[in-house]
Amino acid sequence: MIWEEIDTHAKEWVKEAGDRIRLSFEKTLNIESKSNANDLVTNIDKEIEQFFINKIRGVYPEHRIMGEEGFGDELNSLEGIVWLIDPIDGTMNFIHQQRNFAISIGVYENGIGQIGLIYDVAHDELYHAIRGKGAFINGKPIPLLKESTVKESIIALNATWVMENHRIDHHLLIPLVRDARGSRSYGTAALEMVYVATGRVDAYLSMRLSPWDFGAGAVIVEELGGVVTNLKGEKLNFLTQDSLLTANPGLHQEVLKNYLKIDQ
Ligand code: 2AM
Ligand code: CA
Ligand code: CA
Ligand code: CA
Repeated sequence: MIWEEIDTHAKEWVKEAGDRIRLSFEKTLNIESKSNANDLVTNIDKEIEQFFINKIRGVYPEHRIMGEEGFGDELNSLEGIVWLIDPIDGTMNFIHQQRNFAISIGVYENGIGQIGLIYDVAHDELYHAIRGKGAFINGKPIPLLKESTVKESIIALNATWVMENHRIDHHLLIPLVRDARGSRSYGTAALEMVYVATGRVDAYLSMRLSPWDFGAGAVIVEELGGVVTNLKGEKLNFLTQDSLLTANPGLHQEVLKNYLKIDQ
């Protein structure tokens, strides 16, 4: 009951936020960089996060909020109901392409994902799942994931992780990219998770993401029988940054064991 009510509010807010983002295409963006010159944020990222926080606080003052742009609460536990909000996932795409970005909202209770909403604004496609009630695209049920092997899979990952980098031994990823049927880089973790959920790609991996990047996607992928862990095969905790590997169960196991050399 409570989840249906929260879901109804969240969907309405996400659509309104999408309208605001579409209107912003006509205006000049104010763009700043964060941790490095290519880590970008705009006035719209900040405005949309504040929009959600005002809406949530208005209806659910007891809920806590973790948002990428820092307007939410400082959290050091996931007790109670916590909203994980990424107002624009794929900001670089938003700025350069006005597509390939999404709003991502996960609602967790005591660390367990209950609701995941990912809104592909440019396509007006809302992906959503309520734990135990299925996952949907614009209200239409999404079928369960099919199994696949590396040889017949498309794997989503950023090319930077296959170059020498300080987060992973790239020699592990070169054979994976070579053996896979294809590789893709979309630059938006939320949509890449949705693509796993809908079978458009078979796996997605990243070295460095935050709870607002994967909070909503985890609910949607798991609802369809997919597996979501870090690259060591461990559960995510949704309070801290982590790496990510998400895929159908057979492929997830094959990538962990045969490529990342993790024995479980
Ligand atoms: P963002 O657009 O919300 O920042 C890009 O490959 C994906 O990784 C996006 O989902 C992006 O989310 C995320 N990401 C996480 N940390 C990042 C960082 N420090 N710089 C750029 N993208 C980051
Ligand atoms: Ca960002
Ligand atoms: Ca993000
Ligand atoms: Ca973001």
